[in-house]
Amino acid sequence: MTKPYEPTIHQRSLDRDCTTLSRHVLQQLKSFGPNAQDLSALMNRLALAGKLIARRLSRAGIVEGVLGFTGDENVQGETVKKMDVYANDVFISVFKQSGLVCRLASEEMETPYYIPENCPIGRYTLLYDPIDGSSNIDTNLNVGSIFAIRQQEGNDETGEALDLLQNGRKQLAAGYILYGPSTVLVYSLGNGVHAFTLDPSLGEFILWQENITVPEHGPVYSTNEGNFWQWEDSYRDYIRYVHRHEGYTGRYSGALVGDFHRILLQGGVFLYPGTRKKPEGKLRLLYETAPLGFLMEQAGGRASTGSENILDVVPDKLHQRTPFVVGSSEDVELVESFVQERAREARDTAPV
Ligand code: AHM
Ligand code: MG
Repeated sequence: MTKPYEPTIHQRSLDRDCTTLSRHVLQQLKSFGPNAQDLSALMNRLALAGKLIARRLSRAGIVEGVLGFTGDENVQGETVKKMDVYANDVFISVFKQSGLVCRLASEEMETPYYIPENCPIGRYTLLYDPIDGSSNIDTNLNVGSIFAIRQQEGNDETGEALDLLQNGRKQLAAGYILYGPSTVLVYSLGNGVHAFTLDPSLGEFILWQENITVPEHGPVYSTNEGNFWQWEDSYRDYIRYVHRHEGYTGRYSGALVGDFHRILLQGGVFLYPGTRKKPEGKLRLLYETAPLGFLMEQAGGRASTGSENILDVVPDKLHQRTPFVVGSSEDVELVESFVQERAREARDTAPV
């Protein structure tokens, strides 16, 4: 009689290598139905965009068009880097071929980009920041891409994307790709937060951590303190508090995705409040703060404008900015308590 097959010592690492992103999405949705197939295909497409961008970044300086500026300004008056344009085009090309996405909206395009051939069946809109933290590229530091998928609701004839002006709870999926020492894709479909690492030899994102939960409190505060003089008093109060208490440490990379990733894994808080020059802050709601807020809530943390849950904010324009406070629940609450205190003081001293 032949002996039954005994799993070998390779089995565990092979099982791990087989947990690819597309398989994971289907497991998450507990279905092979059409919606699950769509989301799995969309996540696969996002992974392809991430691989293309990672490949180009990894050859910065030895291929043309990775480092430096184009000489143009984007719709928001910011200087455009060559990689911003490349990465924006990557998402367009990748989703043109998906059949599923009718419309893309990104930081780099004033109005949404329609893919007419997809619209009869394409039921989704992709919102994305192709390269977040692009000022880091020329010094070979981490950057990221941020994305959110929403159901396409109606056809926006005016091109103003009015049907997109809804709160962050409308996101079906959100995530980011971090181009660091390794390339990591983190996503949520509203059922926990999961992280994958790109194995370049396989060309696949392989499951690294499932159901990530952010610690309730962490030591890191992450903010551009160069803006201190431009902040409202409440944020200055918070920074003075962390300066005077033991156990805090400052970390700020200049790329939101990297700073967010550290906080997601280790706890703490990231802040980009309004400044005198930019009262709404710098970060954009639909493709930066709402997707990351969705992830942080899914991981058990919090995301707010300082006074309102970020997922409740309804924008009135596509590229709307919001102040952003995100991270461990206790740390976000502490920041909010300084905001509430100053608001109370202002009410109490207001002339009647
Ligand atoms: P970008 O998407 O145009 O790169 O801008 C967003 C970036 C974030 O990644 C980062 O947290 C922030 O801008 C840094 O801004 P600052 O240089 O004002 O601190
Ligand atoms: Mg950005």
